[in-house]
Amino acid sequence: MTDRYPFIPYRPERLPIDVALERGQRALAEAEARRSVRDFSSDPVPRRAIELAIQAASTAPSGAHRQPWRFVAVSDPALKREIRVAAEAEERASYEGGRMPEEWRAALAPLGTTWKKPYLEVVPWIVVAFEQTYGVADDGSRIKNYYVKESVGIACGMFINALHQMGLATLTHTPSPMAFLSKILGRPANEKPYILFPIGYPASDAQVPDLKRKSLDSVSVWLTDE
Ligand code: IYR
Repeated sequence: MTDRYPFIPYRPERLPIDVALERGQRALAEAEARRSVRDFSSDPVPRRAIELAIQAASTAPSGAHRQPWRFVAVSDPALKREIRVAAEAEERASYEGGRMPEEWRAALAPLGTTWKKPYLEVVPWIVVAFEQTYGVADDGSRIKNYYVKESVGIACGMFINALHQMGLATLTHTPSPMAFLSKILGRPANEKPYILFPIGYPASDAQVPDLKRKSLDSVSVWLTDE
């Protein structure tokens, strides 16, 4: 048996409800303003901003506190080029090589996406989130991880939010299949690519689809005694 963690007091300040709701309203407005972006500026973004976003992501809750994620940050232009070339080859086979079922292509049509991913070379940073399907102990033995997808998904959500707080834009890009990223980025067998994030400022002429988000009513069910 491994030891129990020592337990320590947790006493965050309890806010007056009006202050809490005001903060919630502000957080919602911030979240509402976020958009996934495909038109990026090549303006530099300091490494520190990426470090902060990764640290924020890494505060995510995780199954048995295994923190089964690894964020690989790339600014090297040669590597970004390599990633673009490989991603476009996969995407081309999906979009044009008949690998993507018609139903899926139809679902994407309103977004106007194609196999071309020029932004992968425009952005100052690419961060690839990897999920650790199992951990590796110091002696090389395998450590079981739990709820890996849920844990890494939450971490990625927090990563996206942290970037947005800094005025940075990103895209949850999942060129499919993504195994090429393990090879290009030299990751070990226990790490699987999860999401690729191109990161930068939005281009000054960036455009996004005018999509609407589902209403509170249509995304929630309330079972109350009122
Ligand atoms: N991976 C492809 C296709 C794609 C899939 C979904 I689901 C999207 O919301 C958008 C694109 C691509 O990145 O183009």
